[in-house]
Amino acid sequence: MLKQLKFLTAGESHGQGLLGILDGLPAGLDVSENYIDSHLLRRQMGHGRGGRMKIEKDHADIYCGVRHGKTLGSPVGLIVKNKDWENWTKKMSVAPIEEEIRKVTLPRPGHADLAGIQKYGFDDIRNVLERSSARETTMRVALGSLCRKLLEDIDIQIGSRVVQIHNIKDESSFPIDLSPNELSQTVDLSPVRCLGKKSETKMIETIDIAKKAGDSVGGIFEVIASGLPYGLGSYTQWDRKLQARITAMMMSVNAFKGIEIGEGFSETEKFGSEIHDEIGHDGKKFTRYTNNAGGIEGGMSNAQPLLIRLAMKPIPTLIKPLRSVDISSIESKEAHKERTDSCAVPAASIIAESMLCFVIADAILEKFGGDSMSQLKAHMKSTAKY
Ligand code: EPS
Repeated sequence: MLKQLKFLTAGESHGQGLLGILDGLPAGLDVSENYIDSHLLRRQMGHGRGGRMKIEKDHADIYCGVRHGKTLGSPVGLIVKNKDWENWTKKMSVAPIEEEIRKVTLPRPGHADLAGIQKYGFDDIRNVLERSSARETTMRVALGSLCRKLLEDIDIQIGSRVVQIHNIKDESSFPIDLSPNELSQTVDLSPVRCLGKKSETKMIETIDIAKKAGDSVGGIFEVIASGLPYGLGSYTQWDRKLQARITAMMMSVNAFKGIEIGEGFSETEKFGSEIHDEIGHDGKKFTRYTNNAGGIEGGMSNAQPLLIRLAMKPIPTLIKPLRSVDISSIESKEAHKERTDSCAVPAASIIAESMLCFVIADAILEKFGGDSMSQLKAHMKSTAKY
């Protein structure tokens, strides 16, 4: 669903590392490994993360596409090495090895395991789980942060916060008084990325209870973008609608099960007169009295903040496993268990921010174009409406 940008990721969870290529960025964008790493660190945090995050300290090497700190307009290539690789050199060896490696034969309900081995004809679930692991999202955040940098340079901010973990809700409404950057700076200090201190305590307790029981919990988070001009996306064709492009990218993330734009599902209980955002004018520009639409009308940005809510299911790798069937013996057994996270909702909110960065940067490049950052900025200055 991206029109101007293209990206690819590669790499297994316990292989040597992750590779990523992002093509379509304009020349002259200031980027640095430190900037990318600061967002990789945000993805690694959160109460309920498992042992792997203690091993890794994710760092992106900019391999190509950048010279003297600026993009060249050519594809940018990144590498993130897996520190854990040194413990997996035999199990994940690229070359064939003599030693017999124990196969994973007990598919986990909710994971890609069973459909994956049926699809590719494997007899070892490790061949599936290595790539279907959420480890892959490291590279999405790394590449997405290049798009985030482009957006920052044109005053578009993207932030997020967690509003629910399991059945504990932070009921406060969208914090419109904080900019997305201020919001992220505040909630990045919370172990569950939540604004409400009471809800934070209860969320942490809930994660601890789940962890003790060998279980996992999911949740809901909000992603917010500000500074968008009118008219990103279009009403003229199905695949140009901004909400379709956002949804496609978000739903490509492991464990994301639902999305709402603006008031979403709760709009269904209300009358049209209660929900549609009345239009005003302050003498200079059009204003809105509310933003229930969440910044998108008719498939286009309407210069209001973009408000998105996403649901993440509980992680399917369970220390107290569910019933499964051994794929080699067809005996009923418990599912495969291995090191896992009891909650990755805070990390998921950073991944969602990154996916939004791709879509918004892409829509900006589609609407305003330009081979270099200075051209893009000049085009925006002369034609963008806010
Ligand atoms: C993850 C790395 C993984 C898991 C988690 C996310 O590391 P490992 O499998 O070595 O423990 O912590 O992935 C899953 C639980 C999953 O089911 O995909 C990461 O880097 O985010």
